[in-house]
Amino acid sequence: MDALKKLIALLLLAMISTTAFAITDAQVFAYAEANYPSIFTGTATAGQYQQYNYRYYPVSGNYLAVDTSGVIYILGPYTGGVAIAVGPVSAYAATITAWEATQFATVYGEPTQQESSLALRSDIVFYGGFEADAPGSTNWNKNWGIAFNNRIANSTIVTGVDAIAGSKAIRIDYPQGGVGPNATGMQFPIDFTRITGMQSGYDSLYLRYYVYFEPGFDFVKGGKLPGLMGGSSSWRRSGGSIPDGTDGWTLRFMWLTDGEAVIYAYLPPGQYQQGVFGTVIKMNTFFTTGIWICLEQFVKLNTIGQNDGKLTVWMDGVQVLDLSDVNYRTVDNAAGKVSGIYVSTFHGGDTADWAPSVTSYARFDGFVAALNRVGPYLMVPFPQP
Ligand SMILES: [Ca+2]
Repeated sequence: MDALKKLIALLLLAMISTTAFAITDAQVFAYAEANYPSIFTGTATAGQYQQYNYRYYPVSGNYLAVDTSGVIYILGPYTGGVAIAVGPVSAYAATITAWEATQFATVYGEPTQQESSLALRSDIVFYGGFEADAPGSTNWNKNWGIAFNNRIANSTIVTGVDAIAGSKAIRIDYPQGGVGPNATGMQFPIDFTRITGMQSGYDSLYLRYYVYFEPGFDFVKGGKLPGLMGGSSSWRRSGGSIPDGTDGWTLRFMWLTDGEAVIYAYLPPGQYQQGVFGTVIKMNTFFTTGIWICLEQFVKLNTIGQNDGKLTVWMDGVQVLDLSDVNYRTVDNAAGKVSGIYVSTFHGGDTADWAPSVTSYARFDGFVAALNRVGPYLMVPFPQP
């Protein structure tokens, strides 16, 4: 039995290590720019050419690319105008990881996040864990870039075993008979463009958070849950305001009847946006009450003019959706970038048949935005490779 347990633990560690330390193209570009600024100078233009995902540095005239097989190439004055393969990404993985460990990014939101497994990582850009304040106060959100809110004042900070990450979480009520964000739940955007010093938009980003539906939570017909959003006040892409490709998007989670878990998308008209309200994207899974549930989203923006954007979703660490044909935008502007988290949760719909029959409660904790996948909350740090 002990041998079996040990084997399972080793397999889990292997899975976690593989997931956490696979090197993305973005990490290759960041490493090269920081360590070889005379070759990869200044601001780059991003693009795709055939099998190459590349950055072009107009100041030095050089290209840096990673092809679909994971090989790094350089082309430009530095190579005498000839494309030269400098080796597979895997050969540089250890070097890049070691460099990253010395380059800790500033974590916005709550500067001191509460998860020891994240403290070793350099790629966390936002953390929100409700730890920064005394119970009963709403001071926790002062550095979260919040443009407006519905019902923050109706929430409470709970402590101890009622939290999952750290020692505090937020508890939200959904009063009996209430419908919509002014009567149930809570709603506010975490808008990166409003957080001083933070990069305002990303071409790709990972979100993770935890939700706990307290026992007795009445799902009724459905309600909203937080998800990633675009820039330029993208939270307005909700409530029947369909994006046009130039003005952002939202990708909230939603629960439906019996707690069915889905994505509720406001995207430009197309495959994943066909009505006058948001579009449900099914995931063939259900929320249950009485347990903390880990939700993760990954968004990678589409190339302009192509439906090749990515949306991947994990629930409790298991992939439940993986799309590679999403259209987030038709132009390259600030509205299209991944620029925040729309913390939006309420019963509705907007008619009385969406209202909970009993006052219901949910808790949230551990909001993380990161350049790489975050994964479920771990009580102990990752082993370092
Ligand atoms: Ca917390």
